Amino acid sequence: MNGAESLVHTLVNEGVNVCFTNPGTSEMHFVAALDRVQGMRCVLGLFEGVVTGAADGYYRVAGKPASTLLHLGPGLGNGLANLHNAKKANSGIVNIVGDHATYHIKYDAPLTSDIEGVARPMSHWVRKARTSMSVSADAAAAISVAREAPGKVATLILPADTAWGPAEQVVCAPTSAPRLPVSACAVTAAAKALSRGGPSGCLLLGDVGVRGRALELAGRIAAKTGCVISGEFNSARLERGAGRVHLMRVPYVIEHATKMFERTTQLVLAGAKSPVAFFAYPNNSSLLASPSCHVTQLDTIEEDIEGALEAVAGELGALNTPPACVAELSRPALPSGPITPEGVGALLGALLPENAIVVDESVTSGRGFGSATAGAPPHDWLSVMGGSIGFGLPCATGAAVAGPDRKVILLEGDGSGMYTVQALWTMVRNQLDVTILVFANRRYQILLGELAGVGLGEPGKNAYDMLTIGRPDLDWVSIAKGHGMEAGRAITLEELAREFKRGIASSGPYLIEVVM
Ligand SMILES: Cc1ncc(C[n+]2csc(CCOP(=O)(O)OP(=O)(O)O)c2C)c(N)n1
Repeated sequence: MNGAESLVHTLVNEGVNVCFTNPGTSEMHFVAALDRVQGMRCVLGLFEGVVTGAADGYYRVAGKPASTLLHLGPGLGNGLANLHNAKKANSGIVNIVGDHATYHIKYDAPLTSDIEGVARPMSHWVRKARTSMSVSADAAAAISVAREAPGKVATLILPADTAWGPAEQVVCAPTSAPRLPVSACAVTAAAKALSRGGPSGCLLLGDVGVRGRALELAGRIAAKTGCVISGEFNSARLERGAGRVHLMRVPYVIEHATKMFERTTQLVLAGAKSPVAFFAYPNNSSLLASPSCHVTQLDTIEEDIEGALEAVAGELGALNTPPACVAELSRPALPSGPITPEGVGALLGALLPENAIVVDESVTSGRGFGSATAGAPPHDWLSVMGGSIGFGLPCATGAAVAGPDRKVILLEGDGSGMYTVQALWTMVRNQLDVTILVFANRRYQILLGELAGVGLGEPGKNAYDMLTIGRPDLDWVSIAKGHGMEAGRAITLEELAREFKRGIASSGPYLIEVVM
């Protein structure tokens, strides 16, 4: 057994049995080990941003880490934007980054770089393997970190000689630390704040607080106290739809967000941070709650969010109160006519399949999709957590690998889609069940709004050219077909309904260019 084989054995034994890869020469022993050791599903991405974004999407659906294989500093560097998104989403990932053999570094060959320096800002944990004998223990430590709650990005650098040198043992990963219990005093403070606030109280939920039992408990607390319950602007995986407690979302537009908190005098944070504006704007505050609002931190993201909500509900006597804000099954009528964001929202509300995984990088086109789909059958909603675009296509790829029995619906801006368009090929090669709607408005629409938002008014010629992506218009049907994917175009809502049904009926990937 060599170091690379001991590494693959360690990963597979611990259930890290998917590897999103883009290898090079320094990773050849790892690649060969993937043939010699059984049990690893290998998924090739044609750009490292696809690899890291897929690992993020995988964790959000599977609830356990995947591994990645990346080629030295430049390969890792190409994957950093989506590792940033994964880190902000608390997605556990085990990155394996190849490096030159230890004795080769001093010659400064072309691919030599400070890999640890590249890795550190987007990783919670970085280690370079020292010898082939210790690679398995290093991998076990990385897995344990990645599995901690909330999930963490662990990066193990694997010099080529530690991959090809001898190894003797396969180490088990230490048990990851469980979530910390929340203090009784925080529970009492939160319960007091909410019982005092009535409708001017707000319980803001983040991380696992927007799922399962935690969500239901929030509904019970709302029913008992009359408080508002809300999710952060974005969630890594929000459970929603008919039969589930429906959360308001903090809006992106700062005026809307400050309006939402206008009347909040008691804000309780459960797995959430104090809400802040995405960006600073001249003459606007960074914080969204009013300065006089009293903020109580029930728990941090490392703590037992569900247990904390259970304790608050217990203290309020709300454990048996039927939850408030439960969404009823209600689908809008199928819309017709020209394509508008409202029409697309209604169409999604009308046709979204049960148990779908919706990956949302629709940017401005999707601002109304939340309310239009609130009464659709139960589904999960995955949003970008780090604000770095190019997340949607890779995340949908990883989500589909993790949930092969579920339909993935990707809502994608045309500008964002171009960052990691190579994911289309991975979806086809693996016949992933993803229906993609690309909103072809030929612009960076959000930035046109931002130009006005920072007080600069209408764009001149140079600014306009930097904020629009027409001339030439991207032909998404040809782009998809060039990656081997079936595709169609919709210029009316009737056509979109037909195309969407076609995507849903297919068991493989299908792309729809939605001309806006
Ligand atoms: C990595 C990265 N680069 C640039 C940006 C800045 N940015 C934010 S949104 C956006 C354009 C999004 O365009 P599109 O996906 O077409 O959505 P639209 O705004 O048209 O709705 C850009 C360039 C970013 N957030 N992340």
